[in-house]
Amino acid sequence: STRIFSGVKPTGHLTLGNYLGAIRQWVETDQHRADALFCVVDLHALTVEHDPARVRRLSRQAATLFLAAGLDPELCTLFVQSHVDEHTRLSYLLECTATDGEMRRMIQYKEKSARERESGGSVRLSLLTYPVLMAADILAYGADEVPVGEDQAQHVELTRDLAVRFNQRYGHTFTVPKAVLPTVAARVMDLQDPTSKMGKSHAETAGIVYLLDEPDVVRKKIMRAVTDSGTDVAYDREARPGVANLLEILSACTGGEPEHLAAGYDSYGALKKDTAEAVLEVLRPLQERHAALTADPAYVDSVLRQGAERARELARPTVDAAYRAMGLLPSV
Ligand code: AQP
Repeated sequence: STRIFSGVKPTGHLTLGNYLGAIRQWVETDQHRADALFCVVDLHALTVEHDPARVRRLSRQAATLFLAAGLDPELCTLFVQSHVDEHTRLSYLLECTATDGEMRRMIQYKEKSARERESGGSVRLSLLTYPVLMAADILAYGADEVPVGEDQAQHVELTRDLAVRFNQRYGHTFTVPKAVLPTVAARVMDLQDPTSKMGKSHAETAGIVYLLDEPDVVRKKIMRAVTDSGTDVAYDREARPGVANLLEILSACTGGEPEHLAAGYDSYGALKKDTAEAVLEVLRPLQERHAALTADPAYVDSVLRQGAERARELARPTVDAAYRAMGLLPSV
């Protein structure tokens, strides 16, 4: 059957973007149609300045939200990346497959390293090699499909290149995966800055709806969303990014097409109000289940323990085969 791998970095509280752009599709479609693995990719959170206690807390919260959102451990495998050593074992082999130039061309690296330098910080080497570890995450499991938001498409493209190159040089070892982008709300934008994505690690939080935000906070953030000059409601991503973002969020929550939804509004206020209520409808059951699961940490632990066991069993043969293919002497 089709094998799917996807993950979330515990670099901040999960956002509406993570849910509409990724997790919802995992829940509604992916876990039913394929052998799916969903991972809290905690090693990736160490590529930038971080507080250890916060990463630990956010990792558990992300796993709990996976369950709260409806991922079912009977249907899919839920685990934490650092619990499975195969990721870092394979990452090194892929560092020996990728080139320095290839890494430096990654858009996300260029943006993030520039930001670090501007703020006077230094760039961790792992930020440069991050896409290689991501490739290892995917290739270790022989994943065919990687559901991601648009922002990760370039990294999946690199993963394909590395898989093809490795297979050509060392013999067929890896399945060549493809990215699968969600059809609605592929990219939820920041409510205060609708030309940049709603990212959970961003410092300015006024434009970010977190999955665990209180209802009043959600309403306030959406009512204060930046719109555009002009007063009529029209769907135009280029010229009217703020309104388009609201329409896409509303569309993702209620199912209508953004163009059609636009026709039903003659004021920004009404659009915002309906968008806020539609978002709250989506968040309510998720928040209720999150509260119940938080009261049962032993259950969450057992899900993650079993998930890591299964993940290890799946990854080990592929990673061992890659070791041998590259010329490493098997230990006896
Ligand atoms: N705004 C978004 N719209 C649609 N999809 C999104 N995703 C993230 N943001 C949006 C998708 O969610 C999955 C996990 O994302 P992630 O943990 O890799 O990235 P993030 O939430 O954007 O976290 P950061 O730390 O804020 O990221 P960056 O690295 O951009 O600084 C992915 O499938 C992602 O596409």
